Amino acid sequence: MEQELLDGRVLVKVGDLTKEDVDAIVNAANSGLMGGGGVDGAIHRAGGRAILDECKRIRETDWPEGLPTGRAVITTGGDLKARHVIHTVGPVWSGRPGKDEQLASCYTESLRLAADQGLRTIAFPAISTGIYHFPKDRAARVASAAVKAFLEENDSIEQVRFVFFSEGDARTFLENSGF
Ligand code: AR6
Repeated sequence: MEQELLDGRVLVKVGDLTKEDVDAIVNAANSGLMGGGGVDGAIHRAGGRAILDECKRIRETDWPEGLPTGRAVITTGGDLKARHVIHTVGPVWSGRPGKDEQLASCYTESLRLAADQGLRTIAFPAISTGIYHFPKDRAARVASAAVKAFLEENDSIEQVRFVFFSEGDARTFLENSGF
């Protein structure tokens, strides 16, 4: 299942994010940047040691206390088809105020980093909707609004992909997205 939106600048699809042939895939990481479960584990397994080595360097030089929620950093894609991985830290869902803004920041910061590096195609997972339990419909509204606003301001990014593990997740996104 694939659906183009915004004249092809947005693509919603079902698949394995680690297989996407784009300039960068986005990792739903944690602040330690040392890998984990979910999509983070899959990216480190598929991309190999080079990604972890760069994450360690970033921790030592830029973020000794860990990457804060809503921020993003970029590394090599290692053995992945994607040349780069952008690591961002989504909020852990709790229902407290500020979670939507943190999630929106993950998308905006990742896109800003990609644009700053001259990257043109970027693929996102549904950040925070797995182990971090952010409600999927709410995440769809937040993510789509953040990406739409960014694309309206920036024309260097050619395509943003939303890659879902299941057809049901892709449908939930399409039903709630504001594209
Ligand atoms: N391709 C596309 N989507 C995937 C893939 C994949 N290969 N694998 C999982 N998903 P999660 P989070 C979907 O848990 O909620 C890690 O331990 C999944 O179905 O990966 O942000 C980190 O280290 C879900 O919809 O990320 C953090 O500690 C979405 O990706 C923590 O989990 C995100 O699920 C981050 O939790």
